[in-house]
Amino acid sequence: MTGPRRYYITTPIYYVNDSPHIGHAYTSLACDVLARFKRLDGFDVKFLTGTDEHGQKVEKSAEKAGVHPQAFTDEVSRRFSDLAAFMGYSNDDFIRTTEPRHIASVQALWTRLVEKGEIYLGKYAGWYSVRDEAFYGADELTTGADGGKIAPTGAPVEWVEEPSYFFRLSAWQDRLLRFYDEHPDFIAPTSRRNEVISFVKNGLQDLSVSRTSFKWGVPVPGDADHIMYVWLDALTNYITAVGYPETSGDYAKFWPADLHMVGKDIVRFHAIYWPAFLMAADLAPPRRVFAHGWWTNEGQKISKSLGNVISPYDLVQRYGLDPVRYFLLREVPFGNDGDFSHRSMVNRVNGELANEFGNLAQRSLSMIGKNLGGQVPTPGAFTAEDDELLAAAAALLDKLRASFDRQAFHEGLEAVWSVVRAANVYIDRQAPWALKKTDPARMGTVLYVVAEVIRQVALLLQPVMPGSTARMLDQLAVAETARDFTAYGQHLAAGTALPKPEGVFPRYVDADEGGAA
Ligand code: ME8
Repeated sequence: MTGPRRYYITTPIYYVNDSPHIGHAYTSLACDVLARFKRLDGFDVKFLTGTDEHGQKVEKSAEKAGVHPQAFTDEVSRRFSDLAAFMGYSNDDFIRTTEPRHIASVQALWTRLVEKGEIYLGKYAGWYSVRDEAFYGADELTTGADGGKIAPTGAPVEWVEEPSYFFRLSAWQDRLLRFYDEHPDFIAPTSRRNEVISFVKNGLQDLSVSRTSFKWGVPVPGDADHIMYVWLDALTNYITAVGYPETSGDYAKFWPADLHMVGKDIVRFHAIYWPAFLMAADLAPPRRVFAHGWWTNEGQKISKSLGNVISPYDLVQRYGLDPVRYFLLREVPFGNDGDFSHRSMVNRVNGELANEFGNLAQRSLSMIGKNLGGQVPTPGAFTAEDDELLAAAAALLDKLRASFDRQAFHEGLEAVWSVVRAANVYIDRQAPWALKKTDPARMGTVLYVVAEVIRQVALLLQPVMPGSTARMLDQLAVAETARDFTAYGQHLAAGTALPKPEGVFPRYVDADEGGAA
């Protein structure tokens, strides 16, 4: 292993103009799974999430609610930190851009960019979308039904003319293209990488990085008429949280971040602006930006106006926390868009969790309870079939490492499930219930092999389903100290007394007997 075993992963910081929904929960979940996986794999992990609290959009929302923006952001930010706790996220920090540590950091970065000659004062005249907090070129716009101009995202834009500081983004085109070229894994998946590269190749214009027409933001050092553009402010959170402008300590340890996880809507900010700001300040760009896809609900775009926003609270109440966590990462190849439907959720819960994994554990552990005095059996010599199954399970850890390092959660989980399915085929063929009379010693060996596979699968699934796997490992009497990946190659000790098994993955039964949601 080269390099330090440390891992820094971030979610986007979410706008506080809205309540959290399944999309926000999804991004943070993906980060939580990677953070947990890396911790189990011996890495020193920092997992950051938080809220993006400045900007015109937030100022307008606060105004509408009739409260001061700070009181407004305090309230909405709490909804995001509550969601993180509810979903079991293991974030080590929760950053808010209204915190003094962040204001100091973003002002320090600004000052550094000014010193380097990367920021100059000019005048902005152009189109701005408050909803996207983004500037658009006239050639990117279309005309809406009411005659107003519309951004490619569908958001309305308005004409803005005001004095503004600019960042010399145009000067970074070639250096960015060289950077992408030298770091082929910097943007993933490939479709997003291609999109970013072609955008940059089309030419970059200097970026307006301050506003004077509203107040809710970080003041520009030395020019209090200006507040900083919310994206310069927001992106800087990733270095604030490791102590910037201090560059020893956590900064030295964790920066550059290993992964910024984002949705595909904000890849441009993370893959173009952010590395340019950092390189311009002589700071290292992050190692990787992964832009995942978009969730729809029963085939429809999720939107407040359609009234079909999926609440993570409702989902968890209905299906349980771990099944929801599993479903979100299993159902859709990570990076693609995905559709949430009740039917596909129930299929995963009942098919894979209850029938395939839950039953495998329940029936083998029950047999150990009933026929072997509730103790881990002593295995005899292994047959070729035993060895084959054990070898497939033993190979899973490396497979998962490789898939998760590419954020291919679906692929890693499919590999685990291929072993779960093989274990079901194995137990059916070995038929330990029949061996009970004919060859009890062989029955013990078969149940030992299955219990060993369950132990390994449960260890690997801990990042995805922490609660259920903990219960399963309890039932196998696996010590708390033997649950990280250094214990992967260890074995269950024969003779260990096991508690009475209880089902861990219940079947989902529709309250209205089979009616679709
Ligand atoms: O953009 N499907 O914040 P935001 C999947 N503050 N993911 C979704 C989703 C959906 N339907 N809807 C939202 C911002 N997301 C800025 C970020 S970072 C320095 C500043 C997720 O509250 C997805 O990760 O609009 C998307 O990128 C993010 O929420 C946008 O959150």
